[in-house]
Amino acid sequence: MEKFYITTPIYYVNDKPHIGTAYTTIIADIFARWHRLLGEDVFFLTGTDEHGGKIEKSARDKNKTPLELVNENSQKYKAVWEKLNISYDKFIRTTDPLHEAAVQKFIKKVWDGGDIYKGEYEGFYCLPDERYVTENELVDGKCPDCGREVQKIKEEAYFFRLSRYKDAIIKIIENGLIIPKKNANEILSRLKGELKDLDITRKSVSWGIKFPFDESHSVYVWFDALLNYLSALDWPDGKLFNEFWPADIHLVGKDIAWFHSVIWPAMLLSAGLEPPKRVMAHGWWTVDGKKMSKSIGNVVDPVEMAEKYGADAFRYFLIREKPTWDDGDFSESALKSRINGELMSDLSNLIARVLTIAEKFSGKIEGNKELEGFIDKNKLAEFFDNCDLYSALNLVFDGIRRINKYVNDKEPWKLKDGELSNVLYNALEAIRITAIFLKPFMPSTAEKIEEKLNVKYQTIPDADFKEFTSRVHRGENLFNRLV
Ligand code: ME8
Repeated sequence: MEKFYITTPIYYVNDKPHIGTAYTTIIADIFARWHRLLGEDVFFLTGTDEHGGKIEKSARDKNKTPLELVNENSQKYKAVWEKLNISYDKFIRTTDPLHEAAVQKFIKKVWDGGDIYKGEYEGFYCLPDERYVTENELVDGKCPDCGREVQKIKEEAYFFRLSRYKDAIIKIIENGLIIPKKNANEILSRLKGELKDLDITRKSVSWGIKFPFDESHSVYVWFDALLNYLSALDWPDGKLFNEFWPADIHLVGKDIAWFHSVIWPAMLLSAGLEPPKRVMAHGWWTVDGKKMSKSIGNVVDPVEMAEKYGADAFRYFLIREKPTWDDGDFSESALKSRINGELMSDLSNLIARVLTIAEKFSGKIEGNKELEGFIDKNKLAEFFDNCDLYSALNLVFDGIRRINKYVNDKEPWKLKDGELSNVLYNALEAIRITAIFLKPFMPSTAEKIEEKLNVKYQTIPDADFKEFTSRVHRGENLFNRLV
């Protein structure tokens, strides 16, 4: 059976989930569900990143121990993923002893390969981003990524020979590691400059995994975090590791593409392991035209959105509103108009109209398959293969609009007997197939459509025009107009 391993970043637990983290996780869920529908054996991993100076500081500020903070906050992530219908197979926490042991084993391997040495780090550090910043990179003395204050650091540290892997990494990226191309090009042009070795331990941070060769140091939080993708598979000896490595897709926001496509493959090569097949970097959400921030008070709470509008409508909006790679703006009014315009008018009304007539029709439902190919299955698969969920979802909704047009043109309310049977057959089969293609994006809506059609759980091989023999039940509207 074909295997498919997809991961989200593991999120920092100093904060609760917001639309950005929800977006990444929803995209990963859509891929996982699509590959399950194809009959593949899927392993979908998410989790929380629980070590490092940022968590340590956040716990101190809240008068908690780091462990109290991470225990509380990782639960919040799990609760939100449940609300958003996220079908992960494993939730990893970096404070899990099995993960900590895997990190130490990995470091020993890299050490034995001669890729770790002791030196002194002198430079700057951005605590919110947990990343090192060189003097050249500073913009007005601040972090080039987030514009926040950096700390000056001078301390003894152990280094990973990242520079040794530069040529190999360039080759891997040129061979298509990163999707989309624009992010690959950005990273390749950064790699034209000097690639410095990476500081992988901190003496001044105590909330971290102990560095096995010198316990006065803790492991740099990114070196620790990236290894979750292996430890979750019980590396080195686990069955899951043998089955699922290398990962098919590491899904990330573009902010952390560098860590996943440069540092991570270098770490893997150093340990004699295969790099991931693909790193997909998606674009950024702003809210009402501004960067989300607690001080502006515009952080969108995904739970609030799911409770107010339903998880499926929220999922739909995030995928529909902007191309996956681009940046886009979130606003509740845009969400409402998509619900009224597309989910209500195009989808919900269509189903209500067709099922009202079909419920009353007592004859045999059969016809000529004239709507066959209303959604091009191969094209849809191609969009998924290219990680273009935006186009995939649009293709499905173009299909829904085709069914609407068909019904409007045929005017089944004026038809009888054979002619009516034919139109109902085509519309019902097309709706049944639509439900299959909606499953990755809007799982509960798809399930409701199947219930209305009275068909059993369906997968991709069912997405062809067949016989339609079941008795349908119109029931309640899928979506109602919002004011
Ligand atoms: O970086 N728009 O965790 P993190 C879209 N622990 N996506 C956004 C977003 C926005 N405005 N804001 C955040 C970390 N994201 C590390 C990862 S992995 C080994 C370690 C999403 O909690 C996006 O996917 O800061 C980004 O990459 C991720 O949240 C960062 O989450």
